[in-house]
Amino acid sequence: MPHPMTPTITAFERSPDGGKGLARDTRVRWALEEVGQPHVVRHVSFGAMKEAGHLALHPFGKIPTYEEGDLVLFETGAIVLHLAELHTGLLPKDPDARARAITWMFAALNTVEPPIFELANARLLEADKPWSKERLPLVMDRVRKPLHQLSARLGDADWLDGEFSAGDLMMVSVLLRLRASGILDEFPKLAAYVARGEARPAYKRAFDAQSAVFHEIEAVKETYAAINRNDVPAALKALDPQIEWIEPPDFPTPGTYRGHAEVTGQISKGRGTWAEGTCEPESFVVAGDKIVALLHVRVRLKDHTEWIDGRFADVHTFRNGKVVQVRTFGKRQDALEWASQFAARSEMSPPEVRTLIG
Ligand code: GTB
Repeated sequence: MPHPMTPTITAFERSPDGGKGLARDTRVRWALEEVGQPHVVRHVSFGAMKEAGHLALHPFGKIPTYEEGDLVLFETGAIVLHLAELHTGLLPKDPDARARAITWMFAALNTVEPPIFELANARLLEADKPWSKERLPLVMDRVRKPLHQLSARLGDADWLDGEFSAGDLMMVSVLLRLRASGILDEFPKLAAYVARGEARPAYKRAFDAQSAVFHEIEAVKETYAAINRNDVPAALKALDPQIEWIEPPDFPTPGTYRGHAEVTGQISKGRGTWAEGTCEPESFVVAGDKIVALLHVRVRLKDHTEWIDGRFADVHTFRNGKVVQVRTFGKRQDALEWASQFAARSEMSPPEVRTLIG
């Protein structure tokens, strides 16, 4: 278990935007980064989101969720508000200014976001309908209407009401989804406002973390896929030349293996004992620069008839987009506990975070 007070959020295992930060976990990551709260990210597949385990956290089967000790929250508005109330930095101290900042959060979620969400639906889900082309301009105008009013209210100010607040964080997050449509550029003041939000170091850290993780998870998946098809050179692709792979004593090839040559020997020896089977990552938990792959191995060894069926975990540590260490744990819980000590990717300096995505 991660430290009870290290919050865990959920995000897509494979975001449909390919790591562009458009899914709603980004605004929660951003808030966590603004207040300097280390956190763990559990990545869930579209299937797992609709299963009982996730539905117990999120009744509508969506991401993100937020767990902090016994507290479970869903809805990004509620999560960001909780973080803003728990920490300093996202809400002003003055009660009236605080209430106004919260008002802007609601305005972002209740007034500005619904037509933007509708536009995304019209473009993605209704493009093949015979009436789609005719309806689209109507939907776009519904997006523009509150933007004219928002732009007029913002005027030449940097933020909506004095200092940057959770209200701006939510409004910028909502507006960001418009960029691809070109509509944001019709409102230069709003485009500049969004750019100011994106320029904040906390936003950059949040964006880089989700983007890096998207690519890292794909790399980890490929490592196991390559091992399964017995393609050792492909299994090495994500591994840094200085890789260190640590396997505990009760595993088939125990020891510490350093560099591509030793790891090639270790993987070939272990894989060479299989007659058939697979080692599949079932899910991923991210803590700082570590990706915990929760693995299910189902293998029949050569000269054996019975199958070995077990669950364990590998913790992959990334540096500059490459895996520098793999540490195998017989018990998944031990892997999660070990990795969660490193939850604060945000503790790295921004340049380090940037190089992570290579
Ligand atoms: N009102 C809720 C909140 O604010 O928390 C909405 C949560 C929500 O819609 N979550 C979406 C989800 O889990 C992800 S953000 N969808 C899965 C499902 O319904 O099965 C929506 C989203 C998805 C993908 C992109 N993208 O790829 O660009 C952008 C936004």
